[in-house]
Amino acid sequence: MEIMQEDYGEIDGRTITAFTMVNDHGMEITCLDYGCIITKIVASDRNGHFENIVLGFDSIEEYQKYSPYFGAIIGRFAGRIKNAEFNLNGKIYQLAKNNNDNHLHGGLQGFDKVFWETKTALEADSTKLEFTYLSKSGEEGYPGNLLMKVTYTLNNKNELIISYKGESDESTLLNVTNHTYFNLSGNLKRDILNHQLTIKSRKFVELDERLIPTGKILSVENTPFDFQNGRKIKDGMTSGHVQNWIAGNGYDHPFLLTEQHNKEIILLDEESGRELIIETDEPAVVLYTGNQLEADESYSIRGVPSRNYLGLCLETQGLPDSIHNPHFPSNILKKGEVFQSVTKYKFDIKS
Ligand code: G6D
Repeated sequence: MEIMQEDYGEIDGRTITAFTMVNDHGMEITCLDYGCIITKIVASDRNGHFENIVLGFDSIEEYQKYSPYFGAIIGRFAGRIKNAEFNLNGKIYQLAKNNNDNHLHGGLQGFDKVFWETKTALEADSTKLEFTYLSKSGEEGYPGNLLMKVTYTLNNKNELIISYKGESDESTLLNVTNHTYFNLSGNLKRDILNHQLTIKSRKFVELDERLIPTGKILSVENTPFDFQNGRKIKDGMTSGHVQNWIAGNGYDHPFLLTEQHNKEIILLDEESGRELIIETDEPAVVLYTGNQLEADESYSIRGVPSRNYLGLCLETQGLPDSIHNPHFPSNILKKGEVFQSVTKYKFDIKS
């Protein structure tokens, strides 16, 4: 196991540090102390070719100019909050309207756009990066001084384990995730349309045209949202299902998981043999298939022109806009409570 660090760039005069963790099998993960952004994951294919399997940049300027949350930790609240306001214990809180009239991904300067204090640890079979951030009361409109801790662990089983811990001195909202876009083909040589995805989920959340939950939870039965037995992502592009259309000819939907920590999410790229197995104690996963990567102005990602479906996100989390849907699992973090969650990403090879 190794962990290396180097200057990556700077923002507002503060140097950004890039950390690279390497395990004994040659798997590498590079991330920044800015937004805990994962910029690169290098993993082998079935022929021993080590290639990058996530969307990321090599300069902070590109992240600032183009990145739709590539690789970042998202919070205080991942997903949307309708009308960018919520009532908690009788008080109305106003948030940034940074996505139409709604609030998205923690606002204008969410967890993805702040510096995190970092500690490293190196053990025989694992290496850890512990990120800490104190989100002050009123930051982005949220109540409570919230102390967040996020730990990235890479071990010799080719697993990346992300653990989250949050405590607040006032009741607040907390729904955190990691927004890495995966592309298992290697160095973005293909898009993700032929990736096969399996999700242990029988229900998904209906969205309106603004991608806000309507409150209805739909069955996946006989729809392109049924991933229980494995399905190619491309099915969602051409299905004609109104929810695929609403998402911009793809998926942008939360799925309620039927099981935890039992191979509940499996992404496979047959051609390379790369397989990603995700297990979590979160109640849901948002599948976003990069339907909006075709930016107004074109940009390239390490030399590959950005285009829709070049990467997909599997954001383990609570449900968006849960504060306005009491029948959804709650994301209220009460004063003095401790929020904890763990998501494990195992990078495997399908023979
Ligand atoms: C779009 O609706 C999608 C979100 O789910 C995604 O996280 C974001 O782009 C990057 O707003």
